[in-house]
Amino acid sequence: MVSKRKPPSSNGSAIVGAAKSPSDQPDILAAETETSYRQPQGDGGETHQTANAEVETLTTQQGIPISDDQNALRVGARGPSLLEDFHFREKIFHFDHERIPERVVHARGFGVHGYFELTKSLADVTRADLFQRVGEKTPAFVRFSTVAGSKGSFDLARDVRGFAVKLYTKEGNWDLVGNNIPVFFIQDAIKFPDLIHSVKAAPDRGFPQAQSAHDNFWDFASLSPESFHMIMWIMSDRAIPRSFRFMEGFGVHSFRFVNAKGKSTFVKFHWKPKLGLQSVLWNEAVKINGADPDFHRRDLWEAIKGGHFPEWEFGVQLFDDAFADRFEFDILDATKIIPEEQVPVQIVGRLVLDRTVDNFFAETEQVAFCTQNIVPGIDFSDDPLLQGRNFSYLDTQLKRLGSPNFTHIPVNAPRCPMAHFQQDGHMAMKNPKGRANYEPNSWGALGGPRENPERGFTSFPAEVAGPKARMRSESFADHYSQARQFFISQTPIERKHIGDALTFELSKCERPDIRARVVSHLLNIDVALARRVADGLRLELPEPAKAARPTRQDLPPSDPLSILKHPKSFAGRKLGLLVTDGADAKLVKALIEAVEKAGAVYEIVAPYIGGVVLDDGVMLAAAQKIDGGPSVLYDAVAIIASETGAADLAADATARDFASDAFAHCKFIGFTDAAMPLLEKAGVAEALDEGCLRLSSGKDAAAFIAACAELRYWPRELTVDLDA
Ligand code: HDE
Repeated sequence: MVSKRKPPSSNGSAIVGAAKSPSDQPDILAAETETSYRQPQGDGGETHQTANAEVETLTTQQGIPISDDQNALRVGARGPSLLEDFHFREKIFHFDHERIPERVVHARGFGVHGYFELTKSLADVTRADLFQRVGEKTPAFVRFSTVAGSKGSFDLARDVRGFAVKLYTKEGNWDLVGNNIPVFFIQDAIKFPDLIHSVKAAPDRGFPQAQSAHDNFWDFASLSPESFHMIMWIMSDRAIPRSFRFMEGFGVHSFRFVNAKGKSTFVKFHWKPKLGLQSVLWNEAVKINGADPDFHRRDLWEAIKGGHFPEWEFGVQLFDDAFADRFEFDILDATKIIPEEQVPVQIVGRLVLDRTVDNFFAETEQVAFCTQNIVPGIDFSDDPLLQGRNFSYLDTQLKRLGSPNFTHIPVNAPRCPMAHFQQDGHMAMKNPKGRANYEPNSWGALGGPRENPERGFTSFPAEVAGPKARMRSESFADHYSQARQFFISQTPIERKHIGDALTFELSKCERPDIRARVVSHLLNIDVALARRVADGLRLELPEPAKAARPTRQDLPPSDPLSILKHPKSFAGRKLGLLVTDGADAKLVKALIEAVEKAGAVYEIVAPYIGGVVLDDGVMLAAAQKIDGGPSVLYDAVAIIASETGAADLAADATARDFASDAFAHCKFIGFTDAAMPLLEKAGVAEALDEGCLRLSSGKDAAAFIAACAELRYWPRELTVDLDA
């Protein structure tokens, strides 16, 4: 049928047994000529296509077999095309309509499948079916996302990450649509369009894209003091995660659990990554965006395809009305956390992501999360942000997916029995059989389906009363105390990063008055931070912003708020192994073994993608050519070079960047003595520190990988001063 390219002849992959020298490589030009595609020639009467009974026949959407998919129907070889060409018309028509509106927020995302497993029963506090039986697994679909950028933006924007989980429970779909940051910018949903308009591209120019470093965002934020707790989080390294796999997830709002007796308990939801927390540096993020804009999605895809299934613990903070009444802040205020020291997170389950999608559009693009999808045993709180979200999500699905039947799309369809009378509408796939489309009815033996007061969802009968008015509770008025608590919970390096990030972002604001207004809020959070940022901007310290409530100085630091105070490990991380011809084969092997033992992975980076011939004469295939595998893509690097190889690398600007960036980003660097000329030319040889380890034996290799468990050699940052 269709003319096919001939596959280029393979020159082997991985470690090839037989010795091969570069001169043994096939003649590339010859191979290209041999494999190049030949257009059908002739006068149009001949197609050069032959039927192949073994290959499935291509058809139109109507199922009509297609004879020629290369040429439209026309009069004569060089004549006009014909309107009756239904195959061409259908193909182009479909193509023209292949896009649906991207999400207005969280447009760029990546979804995968997995399951939730209950490890501790919550039957005493909730009747939700998925929390009853220990060991039971509930299928899940998770979509991670950035918020501000459009679908085609890059992964390493400084931004909040969406962490949306759809759980296909036996009693319907529960969507826990959370973020990787436990608080939000605003307290009332009515401000959401303004927040998002301010952070997204300006309406006149259509930029900046996927970033908050611009006047509009900081203008809005500095006029909205309630956003300053969240500002601390997004200026921290939480907003530039190394991987979706190394970030926490939070339900953000307070929800309710309701048990079989109708008793309500407040709950906040947490996801804690088994591999620990890790972020990149801002300078690294900027470079990753250029080197691999798909860094996060590729990372998740490769981890799952490689059988390293990412896992999170599922935790709940449970508290009652008495706690809610005595808590310093309002549990309905989404700009506040409840510190874990005050209400510990109980681990009751785990989430494992073990399957990539078959089709990005069908699943990741069409998945429709709705905060109002909850199941019996779970209920909303009166958090005004959550209440507004419950209205918004259904609305957005209709706009994006174009029909109230979006629940018929497999990724959105519940996996439990369904019985209802909603039918018809665009793209109805599953209209029920039978005569009745109303309830109650008396058709069939029992007449049904019918409501079920025992099994059915019932709202918790919370008492509410008050005047109808546009107002905000006084209990929401403290905007700085928890921002300060977050800041003082960070390590010195993390505090430096927050200061550097604020200075960077405000340096991108054209209006000095906006910069000053932001600093006036920082003065209410931490004077040293405000001063540092003001100095970085060469700005005279303004007066502190007028605060509705004075900042509490008595809130103690809370360790879980810091990334660097969490346990660290090299498991799930990636070593970049830069090798040259003639490099020490035994050392390379020892490093690979140590990496695998640590539960990590590696990538060979080399001057040629075809690989290098090590000192034992064996060719080692590369995963990246040096300019395609900069060190920003790796958690640690090892440079195993021969003398001539190192001399060649030293003359190559991308190899020098590989070493100098790894150094500047505080990565652990392993290197052979022979690699020194590269380190010299990269300007790091004189500054070598304890994060730079010489490698000459298998023992050194093991010690180096053990050291990599620290993930970064932070003392270096104070000497390099990268400013972010
Ligand atoms: Fe969303 N949000 N949001 N949001 N949100 C959407 O729904 C909205 C908020 C979150 O991977 C939209 O399907 C309002 C907080 C995630 O598909 C939209 C308000 C949190 C995702 C919407 C908020 C989130 C969305 C756009 C203020 C963290 C991506 C497309 C009241 C707890 C889900 C869509 C996915 C998506 C509205 C605030 C998380 C427009 C009105 C707070 C993870 O409905």
